[in-house]
Amino acid sequence: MDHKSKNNLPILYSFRRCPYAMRARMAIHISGQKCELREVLLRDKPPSMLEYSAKGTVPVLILQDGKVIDESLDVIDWALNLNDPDDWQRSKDTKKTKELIKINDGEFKYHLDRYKYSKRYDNEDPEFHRKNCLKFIESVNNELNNSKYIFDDNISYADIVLLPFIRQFRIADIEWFDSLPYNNLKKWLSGFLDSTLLNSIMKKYDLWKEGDKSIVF
Ligand SMILES: N[C@@H](CCC(=O)N[C@@H](CS)C(=O)NCC(=O)O)C(=O)O
Repeated sequence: MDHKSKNNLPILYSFRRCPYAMRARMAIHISGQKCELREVLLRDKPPSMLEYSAKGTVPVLILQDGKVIDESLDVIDWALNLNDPDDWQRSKDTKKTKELIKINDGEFKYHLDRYKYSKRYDNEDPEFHRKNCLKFIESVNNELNNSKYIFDDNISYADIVLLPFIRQFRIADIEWFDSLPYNNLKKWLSGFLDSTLLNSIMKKYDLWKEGDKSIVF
């Protein structure tokens, strides 16, 4: 398949609200690397995306040499290795970050899906899954006892990897979330929700269809 975008930029298949795609877009954004953005619908994925990556998850990044990167953490590495102006990678290789990501992408995401989308799962009790999510929420809140962000007082890799998922957890029931006693975490999240970083990667784009003209992100 032809892997060149018309403007010779990497191609990014993405879905605006997907937390994995969001963290990938944040890293691409901070790196300053431009991409051709292809906004997709998860229930109607473009055939070309599935040809590049049969597992059918976003984000999928196609480099100019045809290399396909279809895991969000790998997209982040690619972008930050190109350019990491605020040294986000300083928190990447710590034991704490690795542990947090493992729980976030594993157990927390598992319960988050069953809390937020309980109707999609048979016989799942959203309350049960919400309770399980809270264990992680509480541990992230504790990580924020001595610094504004997870690693230090500025945003870095550890934060951008987790924040889109915590945002999603809040959205499931905003009033309830905002009544929780986890003040460090709520402050950390609300700073992110108000940030130019989040705003820059949450612009709305028309859905992409094969043959459409390109949108540069
Ligand atoms: N491990 C993958 C997970 C990506 C993922 O699961 N993305 C979701 C959207 S948030 C997806 O594309 N799901 C496929 C579907 O819903 O059909 C990554 O980190 O990139």
